[in-house]
Amino acid sequence: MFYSKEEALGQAELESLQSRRLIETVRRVYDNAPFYKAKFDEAGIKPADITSAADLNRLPFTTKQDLRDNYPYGLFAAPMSEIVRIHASSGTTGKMTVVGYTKNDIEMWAALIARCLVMAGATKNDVIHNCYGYGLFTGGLGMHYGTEKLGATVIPVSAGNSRRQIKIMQDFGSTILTCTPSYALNLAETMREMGISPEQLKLKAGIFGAEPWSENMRRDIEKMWGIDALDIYGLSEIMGPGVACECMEKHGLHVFEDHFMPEIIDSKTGKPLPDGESGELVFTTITKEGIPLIRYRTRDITRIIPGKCACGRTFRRIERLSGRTDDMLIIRGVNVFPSEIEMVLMSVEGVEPHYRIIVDRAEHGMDTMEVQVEVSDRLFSDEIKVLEALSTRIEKEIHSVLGVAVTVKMVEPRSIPRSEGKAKRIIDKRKI
Ligand code: DLL
Repeated sequence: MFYSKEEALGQAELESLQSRRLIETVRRVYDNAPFYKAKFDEAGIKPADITSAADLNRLPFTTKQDLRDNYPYGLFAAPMSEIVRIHASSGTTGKMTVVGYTKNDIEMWAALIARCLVMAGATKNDVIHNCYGYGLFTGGLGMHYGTEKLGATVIPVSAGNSRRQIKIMQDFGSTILTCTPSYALNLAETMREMGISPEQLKLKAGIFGAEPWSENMRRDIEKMWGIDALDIYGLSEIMGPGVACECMEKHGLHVFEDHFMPEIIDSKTGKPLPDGESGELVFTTITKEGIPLIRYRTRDITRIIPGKCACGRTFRRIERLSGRTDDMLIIRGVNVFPSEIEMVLMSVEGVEPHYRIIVDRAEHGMDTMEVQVEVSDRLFSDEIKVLEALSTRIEKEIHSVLGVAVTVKMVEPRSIPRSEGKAKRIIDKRKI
């Protein structure tokens, strides 16, 4: 069951829809956003030069810096009288990124979230337990309006107070959980502590995103809750959650290509890469009115999975997001993605999915990296020797995968701070 017929469009139909929408979008931004007029003029591009979807890569890129330089509303392509909502992402450095939505944008977003919910098996009869944060963050309100659009029931509980969350799940009969994967783990621990088992709840699926996670983490979450755990991707600049989502095949996230045209580029040269090759994900919005973005560089790294999905949806899939061009750590000259470390950790029996990476610079100028990871109660109560042997094994494994020496420290169960939203896993003391 699909939410909308577009999800099964044939290649030619999709391309003609994209062409029409791209032409309209280019015209809209050129006429209404002075930023784009200047950018296109500088690149020697006129709206009339763009005649089909195939012309996409003739257009210039847009970057996060462009949004910051034109803070807060400089890239809007609709007058404020048409903007009905503002969201913003705080970011760890610099100014907030501010986005605005028209009534049509909100409608479109709600319909895309409804698609995601249906992908997770939801119907009008479901009760969506929405713990994404409500506020300027797009997670809370994004999922909220999509649930109402589908006609399911939304519990707008937001994050925090984990014991109360579990009680509400139990009493209100929540069937689908929506939150970050790290909060899903955090809540599962609370459920255990309260002596409640998944069978006492009605939960059957979860839609988790807003931060990177791994296949092993999916397995843990599915086991702890007894549910299907699906990955949802999005970013506020492009819309919020629901730019791409997994179906029950759990093999890549379908990009909603009737609204967002994806490209994978080589982040150094800016050249588009063919399907299958890994690089930086770039999006062009083709239906948005408030703040349409042309070839926006997400800094997220993934690849397009070639071939068809068994679910019957024809939208291409991106692979689980493996990291960002900007959270790559450079340790003694070696490029390290935290997701690679997570992959090693999660493949070890007895290691819990709670970890953090502490990077520092020693007095003699060498970078050091310590990985702190929690182990199960059983392992922690074992002899020191057992723990030491395990640390050494993981250190070796990380060294062989990444080519960089790290120190692994096994820490007590529940000693690493838990998150309610996006987990903060990297502490880079070198910048301080
Ligand atoms: O995180 C939107 C969202 C809310 C997505 C709820 C999914 C669920 P921002 O705060 O603007 O928006 O952060 C966007 O988060 O560029 C990625 O680096 C990261 N991200 C989002 N989803 C995933 C995911 C929301 N499924 C940034 N896997 C993006 C890995 C993700 N990273």
